[in-house]
Amino acid sequence: MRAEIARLRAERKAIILAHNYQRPEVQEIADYVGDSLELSIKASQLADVEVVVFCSVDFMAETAKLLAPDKLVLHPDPRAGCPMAEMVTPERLREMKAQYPGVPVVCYVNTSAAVKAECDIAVTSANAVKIVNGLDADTILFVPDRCLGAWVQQHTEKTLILWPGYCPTHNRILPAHVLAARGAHPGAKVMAHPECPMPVLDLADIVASTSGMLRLAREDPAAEFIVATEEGLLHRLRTENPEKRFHHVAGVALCPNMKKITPEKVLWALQDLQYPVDIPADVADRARRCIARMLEASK
Ligand code: CIZ
Ligand code: SF4
Repeated sequence: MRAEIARLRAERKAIILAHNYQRPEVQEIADYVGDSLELSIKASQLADVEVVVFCSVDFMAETAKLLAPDKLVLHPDPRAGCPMAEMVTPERLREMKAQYPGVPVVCYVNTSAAVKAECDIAVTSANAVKIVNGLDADTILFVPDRCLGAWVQQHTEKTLILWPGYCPTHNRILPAHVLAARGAHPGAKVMAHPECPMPVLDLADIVASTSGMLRLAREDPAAEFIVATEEGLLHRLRTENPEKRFHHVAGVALCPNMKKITPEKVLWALQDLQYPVDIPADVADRARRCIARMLEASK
């Protein structure tokens, strides 16, 4: 199967991108592994590539299509969605905006293109604090993650109005899991993703995005870490730092949607050019502006 994937990848002038939460066997067939924004930027920069197979959930493949509109972006399983992203719809967001006229709307990248089209600026978990603090407003609507929003609120003087969305996977992680992991691995540093609930973040040594955790694992002198995020990240942490030890905080944080992508589906995507990501032009233009403002503000 790997040989056939490699043959088709060359024939189709394709590239395979995999999110940090993908299954190890998918990460291993990918040309690049990263967070959603890194991968989307990568897709837009590869001039000689015609087809992008984006192994992740649907809004991430949409972001790649927004940044690389001339390429054929394929999502190997369109049923792999993100329940947190689905907790906000353009219709409900417009109702909320009507209650707060003039208040800027900041969206986490974990939103559909249709929702981004309704927002002023996007953020990732890595740049959210910087971007919120740089906005010329005292009150901000923040969608959809109330956990990331609560964490940003701790690092800003501005008032955030939080949409009540959350990541079901990160919300499975409980303070008791962190305490048990610390008991089992005394001396290990705890890193937690800001999609975790606040009582978990309060127990962490470091709060970071997936790219932040990868950087920390490389640069921090600690030899042992407890990792509170989706377990797919452990594969990269361990491969890139073979001399260090990484413990997943609990066996409960697996994203079933990220795990829907398999090497077989990547092969079928390349064989049948399935499933193309298509975003209506007017939505795409507005959503692209929302992301472009983020890229400008995070420089
Ligand atoms: O944007 C991403 O890739 C997500 C959701 C996670 C992260 O922290 O990188
Ligand atoms: Fe969505 Fe959470 Fe899965 Fe990320 S881990 S894709 S936020 S459900």
